[in-house]
Amino acid sequence: MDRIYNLMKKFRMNALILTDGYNIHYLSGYSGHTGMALITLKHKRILTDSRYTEQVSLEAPDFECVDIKSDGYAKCINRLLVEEFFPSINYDADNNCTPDAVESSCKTCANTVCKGNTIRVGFENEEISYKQFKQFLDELDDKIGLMPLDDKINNLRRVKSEPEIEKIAMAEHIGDMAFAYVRDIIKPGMTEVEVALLLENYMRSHGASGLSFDTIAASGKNSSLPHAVPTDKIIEEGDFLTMDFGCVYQGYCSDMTRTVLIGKEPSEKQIHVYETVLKAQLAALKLIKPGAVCSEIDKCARDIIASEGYGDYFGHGLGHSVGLFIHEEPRLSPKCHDILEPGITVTVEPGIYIPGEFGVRIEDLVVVTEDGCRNLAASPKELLCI
Ligand SMILES: [Mn+2]
Repeated sequence: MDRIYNLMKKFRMNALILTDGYNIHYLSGYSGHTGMALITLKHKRILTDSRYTEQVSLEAPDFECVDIKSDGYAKCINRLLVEEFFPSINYDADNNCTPDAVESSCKTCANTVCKGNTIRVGFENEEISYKQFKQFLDELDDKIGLMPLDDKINNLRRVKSEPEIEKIAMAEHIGDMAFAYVRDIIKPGMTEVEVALLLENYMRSHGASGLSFDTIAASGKNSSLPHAVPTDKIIEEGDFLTMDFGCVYQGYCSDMTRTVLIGKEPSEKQIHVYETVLKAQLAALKLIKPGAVCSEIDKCARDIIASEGYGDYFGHGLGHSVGLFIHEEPRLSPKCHDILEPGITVTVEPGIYIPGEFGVRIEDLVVVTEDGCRNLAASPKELLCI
């Protein structure tokens, strides 16, 4: 909250309306994802409906809980802001402003707005729906000015604290255990859906509260689709099977991918593609340390894949950060020139996808340390033939 207040002061904002469920969770502890936070220097409130009011009081005891009842969010926010900033006598005695004060004489008033002034209210323009935005425009008083927050609140979540890192590490550990479990069970004749269910069932029954995204289990030709949905396709000998999965542990996500060969005899091309992806992944991991530029790490992996002749078959970015949400900033991508610092988590997941043939992806999740990175994934990465 101190970082929030500093941000409000720096950008001269009187209030913030937060609509992003992950940001609200991060700041308050409330994990319900239905509601909005309204923050001023005097009050911090979570607005929600009666289904969630008890959860707010349990998870976010430092916040006042406001039931929006039949008003809806925009009307309720307007009422609270008008009560706080535009009371019937509209001046701040402590700052010696008089009711007749002109705008220029009361720049120092932090909370009370003098006659004729407007207040600046930050809102999450990158997250809000057009419908919700229009309700704000319709319901908020003319004296309330909306200011886009862009990615300012999301950026507060970039560097993870030690307790956050331990939750992410635990989520990743559950993934490791799930992979070890399925690797002994998978056999030709099973379907992709069955493999996905085994992974999910294992994670849910070993401490995960949910999945961080829809599990991918893609075999044979389907493995050339980077975000394939598991099907009833039978897994056959000679197939690559790509499994990309993650779970949520105490609110925090994990993410890992392993590709295994079904059967004992990979083709030369399968070996070459697999070894190329692995070489790219290991080289990129070596570069991760404080001060490293995200786009340069991506380039290292991309160049290795291109030098082996597969440059056209690696379309997506090399990685992304992971926290309360599965895809956070910064990204390891050609477009992201952010600098890594300790406490940033990032996935490293190069892939080669040859349409109509097969695909391979290998993904670990690491956290940047003072002198390099700590790999939170421990599952083996040499080509497993099972
Ligand atoms: Mn990922």
